[in-house]
Amino acid sequence: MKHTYLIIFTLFYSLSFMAEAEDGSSLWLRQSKSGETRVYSSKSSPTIALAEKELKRSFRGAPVVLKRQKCKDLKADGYSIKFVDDKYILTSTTDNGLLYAAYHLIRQQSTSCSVRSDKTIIENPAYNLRLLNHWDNPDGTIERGYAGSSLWQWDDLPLVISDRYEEYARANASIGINGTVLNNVNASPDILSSEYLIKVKTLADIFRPYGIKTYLSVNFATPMILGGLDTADPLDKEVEKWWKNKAKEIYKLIPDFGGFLVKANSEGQPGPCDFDRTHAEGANMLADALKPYNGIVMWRAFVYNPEDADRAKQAYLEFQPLDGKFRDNVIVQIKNGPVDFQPREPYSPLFGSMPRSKTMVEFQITQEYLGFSNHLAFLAPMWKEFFDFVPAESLEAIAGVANIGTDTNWCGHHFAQSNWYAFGRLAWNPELSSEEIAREWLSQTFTADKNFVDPIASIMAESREAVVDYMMPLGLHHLFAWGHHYGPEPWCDVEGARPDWMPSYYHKASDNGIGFNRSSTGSNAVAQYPETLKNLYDNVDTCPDEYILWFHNVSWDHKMQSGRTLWGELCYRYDRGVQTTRHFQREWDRVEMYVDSERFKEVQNKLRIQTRDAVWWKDACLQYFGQFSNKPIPYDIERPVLNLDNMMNFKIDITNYECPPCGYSN
Ligand code: GCW
Repeated sequence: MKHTYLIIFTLFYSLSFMAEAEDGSSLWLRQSKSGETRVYSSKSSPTIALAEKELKRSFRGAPVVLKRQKCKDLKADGYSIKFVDDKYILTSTTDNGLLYAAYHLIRQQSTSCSVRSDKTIIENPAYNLRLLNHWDNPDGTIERGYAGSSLWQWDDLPLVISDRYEEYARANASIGINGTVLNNVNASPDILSSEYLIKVKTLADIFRPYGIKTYLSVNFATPMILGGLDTADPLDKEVEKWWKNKAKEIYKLIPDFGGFLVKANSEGQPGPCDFDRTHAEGANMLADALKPYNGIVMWRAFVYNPEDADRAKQAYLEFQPLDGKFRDNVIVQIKNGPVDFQPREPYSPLFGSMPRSKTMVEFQITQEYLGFSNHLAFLAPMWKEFFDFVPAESLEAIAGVANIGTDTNWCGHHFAQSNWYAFGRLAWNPELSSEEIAREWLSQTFTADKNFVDPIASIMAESREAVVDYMMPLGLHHLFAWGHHYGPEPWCDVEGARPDWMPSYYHKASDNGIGFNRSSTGSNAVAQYPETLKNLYDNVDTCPDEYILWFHNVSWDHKMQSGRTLWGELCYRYDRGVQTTRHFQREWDRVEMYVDSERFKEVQNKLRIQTRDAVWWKDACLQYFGQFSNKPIPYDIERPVLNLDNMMNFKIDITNYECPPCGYSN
């Protein structure tokens, strides 16, 4: 009898468990449903109430005490966790810090880490500003968005509020993100209209208790387009006044508004240079308007012009001379690399070159150049690589271009969630290792079972390098198809198009060799780096393999560090990329028993697409470059399955990722 009850109970329990939707919509917070703890707090506020709610909902174990008080070891938003007298004592100077401490405790529980120890945990964020940048447009589209449309339902706001707004804020808070720029840097002036500001206020009110401040990207010509002025000259009195009034209007609605992000004089966006003013003059005018309210300006350094020098040199040439000229509430926001979010770039030499200005890094979480939301590419290793060169403490803040949309699983690919997660965790603590982050994320998102976490953390660790291998190894960059940045088109040649948007501008393949000569005999971009690196990169024999074709035009027969010729090495790397993705498929299939079937199948499908694309990249690039090297693909390497002529005539429909030609299908 007892047995029968047990069986029925077990059956019921497993059925109710199976009925739980495992569609990725709960992100890494999916385990948090089984709390049973008591929580005490000396103070109350909406944020503290959230901390209590989260702990009650998710934490199992001894009672928790939340204490808001000053403590000399804690910076803003920092917190400590102690276990004394059978209680967890969470302390922070701020309410936000207490919320972060609550998430810390819950995270430790779901990653099976022991939280009981005599050691006091002290956590302080590396940066006070840890921001997402959304490239979302008012019409609901997202520039470089691969996970559905914009979360922000502008037409429905402020009356209709989607549940996702709060879920979004909660997910961000759980990983320490404390600011969001809602709209695209290619900014519509409408965002500053009174009609939109009410909508923005509604979102800001939802985000506030989660410790998230709201920011907007602004179009520099807004005073003309929206305000009817005949200039946007930053030194014009009327223009200054317009921005001051606008700031007043914004802060009346949103008293803790964060500030503006600006893309100026770049890719057709208006800016101060249209009026013969400098970037500093433009940024400072906006900074002055925001200053009375403690607002900031993040001014992007992403500038390049087809008529000017080597594109990789331009941000430095334009911004470095402005060092020391920016107000103290301006931060110059610089992409991690000197060109544009390629699978691998050396770091941008602008970092470290503006010691008298505040600078911040912009990473791209959305995979514009790493297979959209089709390829598994865990980006923590790429961001860690940046921090190998740029000391984290030299930066003022950190931003990541979001990969979030209306898709059920938020990011298009279940594993793309790990990049949102990793960005937040690294923004809090750049010292965390990629592996730690991957393990944390996997344990919370799938299962903490070692038999699952070990192999899958290992494929995550390899995944970014795999993309580099099958797309653009050895420092190659920008070999992407015209019109989108998904598939390979090293041959691309669009009449009348900007030369610096063409792959040949970057690979410079000829019978003599391949690569961009940025050494002292070429564009001399190397000279923008500190002396030791400059010397290292300048010499083809010392330049690391991963950057060799970034800095040098190298002959096909050049002897590489491996002993292979350049051509041999190129073939080997492309092939290694393909073999690694095949390995990912095998490893994923092996862990089927640990994953719910819906997510298992979805990831399995994405891995098929990724492998297919890896083959497409390898076959396209090797056969195309083979026409210049005049050498065969070494015989120990997988033979091409796709034919170059067909590939050159083929245009992928990136709305449904149709297969490359030759009847090769997944
Ligand atoms: O890489 C380019 C993208 C543009 C983007 C731009 C930028 C928002 O292709 O889509 O525009 O960078 O960062 O401003």
